[in-house]
Amino acid sequence: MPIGMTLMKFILEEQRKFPNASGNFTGLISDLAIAAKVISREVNKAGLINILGATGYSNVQGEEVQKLDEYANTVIVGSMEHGDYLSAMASEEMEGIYAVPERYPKGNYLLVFDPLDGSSNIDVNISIGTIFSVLRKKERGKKVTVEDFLQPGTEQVCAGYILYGSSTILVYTSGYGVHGFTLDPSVGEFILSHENIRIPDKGTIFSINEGNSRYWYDGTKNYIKMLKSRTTISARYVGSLVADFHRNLIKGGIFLYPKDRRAKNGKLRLLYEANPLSLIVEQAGGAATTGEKRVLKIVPKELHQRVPLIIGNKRDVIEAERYWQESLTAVV
Ligand code: AHM
Ligand code: MG
Repeated sequence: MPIGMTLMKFILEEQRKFPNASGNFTGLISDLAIAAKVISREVNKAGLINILGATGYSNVQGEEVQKLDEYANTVIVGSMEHGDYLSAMASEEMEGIYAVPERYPKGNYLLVFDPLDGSSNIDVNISIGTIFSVLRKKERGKKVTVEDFLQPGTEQVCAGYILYGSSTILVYTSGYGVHGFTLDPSVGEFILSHENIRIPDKGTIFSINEGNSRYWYDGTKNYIKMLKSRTTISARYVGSLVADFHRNLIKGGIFLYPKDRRAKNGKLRLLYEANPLSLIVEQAGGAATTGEKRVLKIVPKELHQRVPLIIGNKRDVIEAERYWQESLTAVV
């Protein structure tokens, strides 16, 4: 039986359309896909090898780090530092940037990632994911610094995620549509399963943590109240951003983690979570906003910056933004 279009064949074919391409990008995605397979394997057997459970100390966000997060971080750094495509990496699990060590060849790309998003779901067998984004270092030759990473999301060369769910799927865009590849564990390859994903125009799903409703500003309150008056609406909230996002991308829907009276800047991180998913959703015909501005337009001030996120099919996101703006005068 033919194996189908593998991720690497697909990327090589894409690359052929650009005769001047260096091939570095192909190497980057290839090594990332290997890291994803290793993480997928460990996620699947997590309960068996006693890798579950908290380490007992906190990451830079002040949240408890679980062993599998650290493991995923180590796997990605270890898989990517040898190549000749990166200058440095930044991860949700590392306080500062990680410059590629002197002993390895360097390239001009920067990798930004959340190694294992939705980590509160690890020990209860619920889907989790890896999110990544690739930037280009603007000034060649100069020593890499944090400032190199502080680029608006519109500058991303590529963005994607790997969802470790009932199957493992890698979804990515490099600015020419959004494509999904499902891992066939029998041959160990990601196979093209979702070519040119388009988010449905109309969504029937909303995803928000209603436990925070007592902190919501009026924009969120009024919008959710209006949504609930619709006869066709369903609430779905996994609490793993990648899983919630992927479902809404395929089925049509809106995910909200707005700012509220407690989380003044929302909860999610601009570089590791909001920017990559915003590029993907826009490439699939959807939209992403903070409520006040397009996410991809924000110029980051720091690596671990948080941002309110309203993301999904365009019609619903525009409507949510309108509700938010109408109430803006009440928001301080
Ligand atoms: P994490 O990166 O520490 O896993 O946190 C991010 C996660 C997202 O996956 C998810 O959308 C959100 O936190 C859920 O937060 P809450 O539990 O506050 O609803
Ligand atoms: Mg995360």
